Amino acid sequence: MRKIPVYTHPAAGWPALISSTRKLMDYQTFLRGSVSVFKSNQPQGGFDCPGCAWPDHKSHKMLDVCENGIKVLASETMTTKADAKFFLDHTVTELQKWSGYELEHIGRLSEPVYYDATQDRYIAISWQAAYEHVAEQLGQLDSPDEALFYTSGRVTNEPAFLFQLFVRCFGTNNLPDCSNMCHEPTSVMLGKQLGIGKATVKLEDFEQAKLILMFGQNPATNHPRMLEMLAHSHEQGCRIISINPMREQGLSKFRNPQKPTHMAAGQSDDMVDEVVQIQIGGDAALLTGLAKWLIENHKINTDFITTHTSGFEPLKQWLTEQSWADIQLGCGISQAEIINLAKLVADSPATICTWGMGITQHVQGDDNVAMITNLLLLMGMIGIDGAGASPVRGHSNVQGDRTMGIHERPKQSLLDSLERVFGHPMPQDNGLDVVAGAKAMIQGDIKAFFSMGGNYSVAAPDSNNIQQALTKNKLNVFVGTKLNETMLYPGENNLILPCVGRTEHLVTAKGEQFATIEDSMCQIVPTQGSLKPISNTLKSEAQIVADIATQMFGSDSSIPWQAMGEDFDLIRDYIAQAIDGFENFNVRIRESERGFHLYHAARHRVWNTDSGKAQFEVPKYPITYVAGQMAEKTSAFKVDAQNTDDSQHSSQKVWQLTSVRSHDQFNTMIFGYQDRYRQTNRRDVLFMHPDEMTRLGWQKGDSIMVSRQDSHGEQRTLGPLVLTDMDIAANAVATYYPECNDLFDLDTHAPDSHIPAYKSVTVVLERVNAGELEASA
Ligand SMILES: Nc1nc2c(c(=O)[nH]1)N[C@H]1C(S)=C(S)[C@@H](COP(=O)(O)OP(=O)(O)OC[C@H]3O[C@@H](n4cnc5c(=O)[nH]c(N)nc54)[C@H](O)[C@@H]3O)O[C@H]1N2
Ligand SMILES: Nc1nc2c(c(=O)[nH]1)N[C@H]1C(S)=C(S)[C@@H](COP(=O)(O)OP(=O)(O)OC[C@H]3O[C@@H](n4cnc5c(=O)[nH]c(N)nc54)[C@H](O)[C@@H]3O)O[C@H]1N2
Ligand SMILES: [Mo]
Repeated sequence: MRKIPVYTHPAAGWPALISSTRKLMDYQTFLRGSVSVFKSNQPQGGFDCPGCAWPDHKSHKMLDVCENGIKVLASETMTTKADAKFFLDHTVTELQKWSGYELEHIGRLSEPVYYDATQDRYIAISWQAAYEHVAEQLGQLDSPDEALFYTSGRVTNEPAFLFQLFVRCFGTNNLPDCSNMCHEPTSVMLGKQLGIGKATVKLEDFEQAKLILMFGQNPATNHPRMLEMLAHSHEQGCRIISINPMREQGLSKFRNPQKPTHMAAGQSDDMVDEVVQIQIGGDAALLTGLAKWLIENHKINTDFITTHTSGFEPLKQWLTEQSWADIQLGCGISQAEIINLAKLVADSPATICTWGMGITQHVQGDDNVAMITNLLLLMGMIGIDGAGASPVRGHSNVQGDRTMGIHERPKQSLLDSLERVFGHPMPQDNGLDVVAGAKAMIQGDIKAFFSMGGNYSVAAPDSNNIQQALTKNKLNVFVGTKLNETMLYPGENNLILPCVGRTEHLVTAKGEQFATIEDSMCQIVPTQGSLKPISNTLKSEAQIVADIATQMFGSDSSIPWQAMGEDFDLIRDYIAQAIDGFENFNVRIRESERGFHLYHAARHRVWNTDSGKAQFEVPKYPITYVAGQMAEKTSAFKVDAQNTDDSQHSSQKVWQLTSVRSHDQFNTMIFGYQDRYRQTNRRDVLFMHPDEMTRLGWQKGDSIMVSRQDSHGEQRTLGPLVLTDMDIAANAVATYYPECNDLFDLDTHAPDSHIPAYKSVTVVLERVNAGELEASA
């Protein structure tokens, strides 16, 4: 057994903060940056950190910010600019060759620009001329459904509400958003099973939990502020178990920056008691084993099941039919180990299940969420203190954007209340989500693309084809803070409209404005920036939407677009009338510095589901789905390989691939190439267990090509990637998102939520070059 180097330093804590602070200096924004850091997540005039959606602690510590937050803030507050001069110096063809890292470091978008094909350059344009282009092109479409309006989860509630209103008044529900690629299975399945697609826990519940099952989540990298809460729970005697194909090393030790003695004595908290190193795509199978044992051994909460649920018998029947052999094949965990875990669940009076992308981004993503919910329902773990469902969202306002109506499949009640409040007819047909929208664009059915933040083509599967499709559009509009690849595939008319960031002070004719967000636990929180905007030319997202709406619908429209663009209180007054749970919004948001908690019926055991009860769901896919895919591809590969001298190891060359994030990126924004927890300084790596390398006769540093046959039989390849050690399950390999996104196709997704299978596709590996390439750039 070869040793895997282990990251022994504590996660988070001062070392992380100090190295991040150095990062700020790299960005030459130390002053601007540090001012903003200390105002982050603080009451009274502070802003909500755009780093993630984890809630703020009630005690508002002085430095309630983390490595992740600091980097995201540095990225937004950097003083270098992608201004008209920059675009004059670089053609778009040249910029297409730049890496995500290089684009990120150009700096902030600072003036509106328009693509001029004769020069192959973006050139400055006035706001008014930009609006005229947008209105003219949108107005010329044969149908509003030929336009696609994407939103990324950074956008705060007020502009998000205005944006969906504008899009619906224009006449379409084509409102895909980053949720479609993120926690969509959570929203869909929790919605179906509990009547509300959101976390049932509050932060306080973590103080009382006795068992936390953390499925497919890497908080040291992605939600560092969650570590503090986990360390605290652990200290109170809560057991924490990580279910993950990777032993994520940032989770084993945590040094708490809020504990001076800790820092001085060099102590750290161990957080995770155990890692269940599951096979990629094996969660539904593991949960099946847990549920089966708990039912068969009479460890379930029958009172709760009788009073509050529906669908128990069909689930029980289905569980009886599942064999332990299939369960073990499906998850790669032994029956004995599953039973041990089931006993912990049986003994715990308060269990929280948290989950991230390791659960959702699969063909079986909906099944995975359903099985977690089933487990919580079997044990009666919804609606009591210290227990519940805790999906951990990524983008800081991804949950709020949905609440505000950014949804391609809106509820009838939302459309009805928008019609009632605004006296304007709303489109009734469902719109396109991320994968359906991308496919429509590739087929030529979409002719205009409008992006409120985000980096659609890079975040979505099939990036190349989406980028080519963008070049055929009549109109592409990007409202953003930073230049990214999606902006570099211009269609006939192409505009980049720069907006004010969350750290920046927004003053309109109506005075100082603040916005709001909704965190991962349904808390509505005010956010107000304090820095001077990077350029006088920037406009707020709300103002940009209001201006375009005015241009299109005229200033005598019955909806006061301009007044709303300038006055967020007025937007909030409309939200209060149109969106459930926001009654008296303007008063309540000012009552407490920390905002208010949105009413969550399921927390009170009120079930707004079709049956009026909490609903058990039987999975749609067999629990051996991934094992079946692997076996099928292996036999196909063997036939293929017979004609080559490569057949020797053929059976071992079919793998399940997952894609993950590092602490040196925020989604498609690449801050650097380091991942100290995984001990690499480059991103073009393929992580594999060293024992598996030995089995194949391969070595660390070898160059590997990854290929995959997509759902249409088309071959997709990635690489060469540098083979790198990782404590990861057998049959599993991993690489970094988003560089791998062309491996994924738009048709490999979950059935109801349509989430792309970014976390599990079957691939074939080929060594193209043996060599001791260092895992450093
Ligand atoms: N620094 C940083 N922070 C971020 C982001 C970022 O890019 N960088 N992005 C933000 C966003 S939008 C989001 S959604 C969150 C994402 O936060 P996470 O959900 O933590 O994100 P990932 O790194 O994509 O993957 C999580 C884990 O899933 C595991 N995994 C892979 N396949 C499986 C599987 O089949 N089963 C199980 N149980 N686990 C599996 C991986 O090993 C990995 O540890 O982070 C947010 N915060
Ligand atoms: N293979 C693979 N693919 C994935 C994932 C994965 O795990 N694996 N994860 C998926 C997930 S969870 C997500 S959430 C998506 C992310 O998809 P997106 O949300 O589309 O991507 P981001 O990289 O977060 O978007 C970055 C851009 O947002 C803009 N921006 C930043 N701040 C602001 C702001 O305040 N206002 C405005 N208007 N614009 C702003 C900037 O221009 C920046 O370039 O990717 C998905 N894709
Ligand atoms: Mo996300």
